[in-house]
Amino acid sequence: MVGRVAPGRLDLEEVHRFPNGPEDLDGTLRWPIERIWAEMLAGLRKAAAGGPVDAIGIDSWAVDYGLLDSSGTLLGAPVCYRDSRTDGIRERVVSRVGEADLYATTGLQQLPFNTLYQLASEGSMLDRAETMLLVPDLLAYWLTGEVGAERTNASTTQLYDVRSRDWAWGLAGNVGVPRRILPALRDPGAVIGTLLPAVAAELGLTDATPVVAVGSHDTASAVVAVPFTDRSRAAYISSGTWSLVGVELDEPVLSEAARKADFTNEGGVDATIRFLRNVSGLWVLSEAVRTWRSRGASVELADVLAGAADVHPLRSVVDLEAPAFLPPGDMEARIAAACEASGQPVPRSRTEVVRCILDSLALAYRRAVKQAAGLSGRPVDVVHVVGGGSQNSLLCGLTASACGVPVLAGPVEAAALGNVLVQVRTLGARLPDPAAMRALVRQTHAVVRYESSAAGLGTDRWDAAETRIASSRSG
Ligand code: LFR
Repeated sequence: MVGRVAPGRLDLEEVHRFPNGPEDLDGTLRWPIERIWAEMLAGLRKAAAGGPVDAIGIDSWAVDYGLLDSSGTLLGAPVCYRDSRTDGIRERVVSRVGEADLYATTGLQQLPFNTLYQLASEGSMLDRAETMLLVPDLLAYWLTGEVGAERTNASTTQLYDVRSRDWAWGLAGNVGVPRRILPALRDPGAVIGTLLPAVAAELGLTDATPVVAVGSHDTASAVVAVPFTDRSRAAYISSGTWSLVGVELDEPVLSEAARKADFTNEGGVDATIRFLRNVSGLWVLSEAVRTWRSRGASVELADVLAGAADVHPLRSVVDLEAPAFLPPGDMEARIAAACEASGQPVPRSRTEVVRCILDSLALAYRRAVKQAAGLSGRPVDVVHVVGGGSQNSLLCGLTASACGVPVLAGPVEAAALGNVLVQVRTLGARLPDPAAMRALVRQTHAVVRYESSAAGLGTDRWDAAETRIASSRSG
């Protein structure tokens, strides 16, 4: 994405797009990092061909990392967080360090794939590792030769102390993560370095081009671009592969209630706290579509979504946060099993499956928005939906209905906007804080409003649906 920013102007131009997904290599789900790197360079080359490039910023999904040896060589392609290598590891680590202590230090949701648990599954590989770099930091290292750990992404590792804002050294020691592999932390907005001469030459850019640390966790960048008018009365849903549902705060909430509700306190740009719950997202839908296609069906997303709008609402709902929906695979079969187990009708057609996924997502959003409000003591008058899911009008309408407040949908490319906004501030733009950045997003990007009455479903219907899956919830 190329961003162009001036007073009253904030444009994005997509110059290159490529598919990305984990691949089964040697029986392990890994990210094709060499290809991601090559595609990233291809995109930068196109950007360079279109005019001067003042700076570069990288954001990606969280928690995954590459290990470098002492010569700076990558020890294997990064393993995807959906790989089964972490099965059972969380339980082992938690029994050693204690769940309450872990939360008091890191303030993080217990996801089985947090970096902490991935590292704990590495075994002797850690002896060979000199440095751990999260995915955006790894790509920035290849661009600049500089190592470091950008703070918003470091905060998702469950190895980061949310109050001292440093690595949780004691915890790392307890679980056998060597001190040397955790690199120096850097803040969003800092200049990581300039392009290595060879890379600059290959791209057709000057080697004075700075690479800026942005909110390198995609969700942190997306939250920067949520067009809040008053963030103290609003929740956000960053809706893509995952749905990140929460509020922005200045201080973490580390209460026992927050721990029990499994809420996370991730670090945001400008030392804000992203108090949110990581809810399953459109991954379940995209996996369902992928499976149908792999069996020869020609399925268009727009068609199944249009069909789903006509399906009887809330007929069957499932707990999309259940571990069964995490790994790749046949989502239709998993949904059928969950419906049978909870005594609900099994969706019989593709459109019924899609409707079940969207109703279930809206139900999960409702629960997370209510919890975010209750746990933080904040009223929620409006829910902002950003990211790819903001284009899904059926889901946005259901979300407004489920949450009982209006939904403001957009921008779609929130993460790219947040990334660019932090870069241009480093380059000298007068955007002193996220509020100023959001004012520019509001000025330049229209939102679509969905009323809570739009779907024609009353609170009682959502309550009843919640009851149907409550007994199947793990926590
Ligand atoms: C969203 C996201 C989530 C993170 C998940 C895995 O793209 O970054 O915030 O929990 O991916 O890294």
